Amino acid sequence: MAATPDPALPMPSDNESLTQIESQALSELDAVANDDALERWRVAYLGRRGRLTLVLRGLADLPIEERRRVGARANRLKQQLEASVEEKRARLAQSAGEALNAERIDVTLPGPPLPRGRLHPTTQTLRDVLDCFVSMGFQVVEGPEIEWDHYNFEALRIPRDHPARDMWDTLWIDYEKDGERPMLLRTHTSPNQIRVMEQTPEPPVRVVVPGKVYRYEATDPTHEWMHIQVEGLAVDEGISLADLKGTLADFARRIFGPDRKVAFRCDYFPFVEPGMELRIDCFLCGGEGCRTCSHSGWIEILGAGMVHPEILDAVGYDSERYTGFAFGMGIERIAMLRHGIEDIRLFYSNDLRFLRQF
Ligand code: FA5
Repeated sequence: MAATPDPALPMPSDNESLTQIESQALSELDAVANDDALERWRVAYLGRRGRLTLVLRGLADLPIEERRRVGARANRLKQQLEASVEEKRARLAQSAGEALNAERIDVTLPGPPLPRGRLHPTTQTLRDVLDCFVSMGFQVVEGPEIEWDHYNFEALRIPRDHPARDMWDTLWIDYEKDGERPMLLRTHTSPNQIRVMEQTPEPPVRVVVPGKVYRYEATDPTHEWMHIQVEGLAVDEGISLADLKGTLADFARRIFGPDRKVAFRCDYFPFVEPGMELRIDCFLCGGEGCRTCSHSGWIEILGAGMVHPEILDAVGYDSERYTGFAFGMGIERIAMLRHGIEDIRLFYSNDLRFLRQF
């Protein structure tokens, strides 16, 4: 006797319900994206209580004719769904493999090269110059780039109406006090002579002071509106012009080598007496005269002299007892001479093709 059909089961005799199961199963399978979802799908249709399994189980309750017809169709659908699961499983495995392959990192490949920085050529020369003076017993100190008129000019015996102020055309700070502009971008490192002596109650003094200086002037192959100077100052008992010349000649030999020609020539600076400049023969023309040396055959690298006694007295030193020398050099010019650079403006044009050579 045939059992009563379970009302929870789909009507196996209903072709519609098999068609529905087939179309739902296939469209859901299409959306399956991973192994877990595939397993859930398999259980839902082909598992022990899956939708198709229940149809197959219900076949026994059907009349023989119906059972044959529906059974044949349901079994075909079962085979079809089982084949689809396998196919889907294979496709998922394949795409997982491809994703893994795409992500694989070859740890044996060399990394991309890291760009390596280096010191600017003027910094390299500055450090060599400072090392040279440190080895002679000088101390390195620094001072402000924004300076008072007092230190930059007045205290160095360059009063307001003094023609020497023309030598240092000045960039003034936009700040007024008592109708005057007392601050400026320092035009040289010499104000630090005063600052250091004021802070050192009694000699000996032996310092070098590096730093940027600014001038309001047109540029040419040896002039920039900003350049780096190193100031030197030595004050003690018994210091003479011979000490100044000996120190600078030794410096020039160490920085330029023994073959460079060095010449001292008289020059005027209000804060030294006597004053002089140090020149090196032009690397480019060998002294013949060219554009870089302004056709003189020489390139001036520093001004120097014996500290004026009035300056020693003004900072409270006894000028009868103490004497001193001072110098101020341009670092770019020294770097030009060392490396054979024809135009100072190359240093600050930010052209990496130029800078990478050093
Ligand atoms: C001075 O600046 C004095 N303070 C030097 C000094 C110090 C004299 C102590 C006596 C005692 P001068 O203006 O000549 O002097 O500059 C000194 C050096 O800086 C020059 O020899 C030159 O090498 C460099 N220099 C001067 N002007 C420029 C410029 N516009 N561009 C690049 N370098 C410069």
